[in-house]
Amino acid sequence: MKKVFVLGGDGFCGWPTSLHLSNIGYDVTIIDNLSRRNIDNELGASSLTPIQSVATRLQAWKEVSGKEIKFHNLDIADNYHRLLTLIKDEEPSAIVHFAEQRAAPYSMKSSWHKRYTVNNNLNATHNVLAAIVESGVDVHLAHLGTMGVYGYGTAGMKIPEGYLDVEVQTEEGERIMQQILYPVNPGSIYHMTKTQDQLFFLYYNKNDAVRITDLHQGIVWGTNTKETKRDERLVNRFDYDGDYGTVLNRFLMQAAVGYPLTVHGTGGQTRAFIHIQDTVNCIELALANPPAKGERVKILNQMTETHKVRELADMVSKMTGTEVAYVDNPRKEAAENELHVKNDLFLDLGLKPTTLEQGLLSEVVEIAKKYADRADMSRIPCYSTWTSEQKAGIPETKKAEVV
Ligand code: NAD
Ligand code: USQ
Repeated sequence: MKKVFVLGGDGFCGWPTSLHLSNIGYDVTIIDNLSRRNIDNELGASSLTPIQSVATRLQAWKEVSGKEIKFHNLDIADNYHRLLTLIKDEEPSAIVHFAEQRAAPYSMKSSWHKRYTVNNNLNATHNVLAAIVESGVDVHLAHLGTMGVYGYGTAGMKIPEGYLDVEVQTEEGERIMQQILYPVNPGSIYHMTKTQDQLFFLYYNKNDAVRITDLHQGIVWGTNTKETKRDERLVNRFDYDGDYGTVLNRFLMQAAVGYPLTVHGTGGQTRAFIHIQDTVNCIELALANPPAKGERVKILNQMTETHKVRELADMVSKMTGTEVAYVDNPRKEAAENELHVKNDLFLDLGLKPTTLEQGLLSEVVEIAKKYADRADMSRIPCYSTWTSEQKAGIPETKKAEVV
């Protein structure tokens, strides 16, 4: 049986991925320091869905599937030697790396949050790479990156999958074609850590021939997958608070509780999206198609459709009758942008996307409405701002919550 480590396997993407990989026959070990659950305590927020403790989750999975998932509570950014020992002892054929602080607003809350995000994310990724090399085990590392490494604008072209064709002119006037990493353009400290991760991958791949797949994922929406639906105790987390809730899931939750949909600015921001079931399917495909030894870092755009924020609000509003509220944008980002993205690599591997059209209504009814009574409305507004000028505009009463 192929062994896989899922770093960050207690999180929103990691939990359903762990169940799916276990279901299709992988021997899964989750490594997670439960920092995400602690951040909920820090923020006074919690998942809309009643997520269970790791122990209960794993017991429930054993009961419904007969399969065992192992768990280690370990900070991979800090405890290098335990990570190294686990890789040496278990010799996994693959490691899926979700274990980073992933919220842009959280990363911008204060200098402490910026430093935490940088320390955590960069050390986590670097420790994994150094441990793979030191262990001598031929591990395929599949990392969850973000579409945000590219920024969200192009000169009308489609964003390629990681590498850009450029033509350079030599001193002699000869024109030569090259492929370079697509120039980075991060929009938050969190997104910046993902651009730095790319350099670690480039280097370790070049120097040590580590086999790496970097998945540039769009915004994930939805909650459950085939496996998490098998038992109420396996339910996935659903973040809706102003720091961790992502835009579409926030709108779905807001519609379920009758809260005017919080469109930032004009809502002209175009972003890439993917359903959580497709995330899980993409990881399966990425593990089944690893790069060969010596092959450069394989980069795939893990997204299925693009939308403007205001179009999403209109869609949810029409479906549910909820009002749309245009609020001041707490972020520093382009008010309007177009976004065209290539995703041929996953489609060619056989990905069959779940579209918003198919999944949106059931998500509102089965999740957002079902758990609406657990919602805490005071957690909905976004108070994390990108600049001190924006912060100066926040009412005094809310500033204490921001720092
Ligand atoms: P999440 O916060 O729900 O899960 C991350 C998990 O990693 C948590 O369980 C957390 O406890 C763990 N973790 C964090 N730092 C750790 C450390 N140092 N050691 C051990 N465990 C640690 O986030 P998610 O939404 O599941 O995202 C997973 C990955 O996918 C992230 O890297 C994120 O950047 C990427 N991603 C997410 C989305 C999205 O919309 N959710 C979109 C694109 C990319
Ligand atoms: N937005 C609103 N209203 C809200 C919340 C957000 O208009 O109530 C807007 C934001 O201003 C932004 C857009 O919606 O323009 C997306 O915000 P988001 O919070 O849904 O997504 P983002 O901050 O980009 O981060 C999320 C994940 C992150 C992942 C990224 C993929 O948290 O881990 O890397 O999506 S991507 O956006 O493709 O870079």
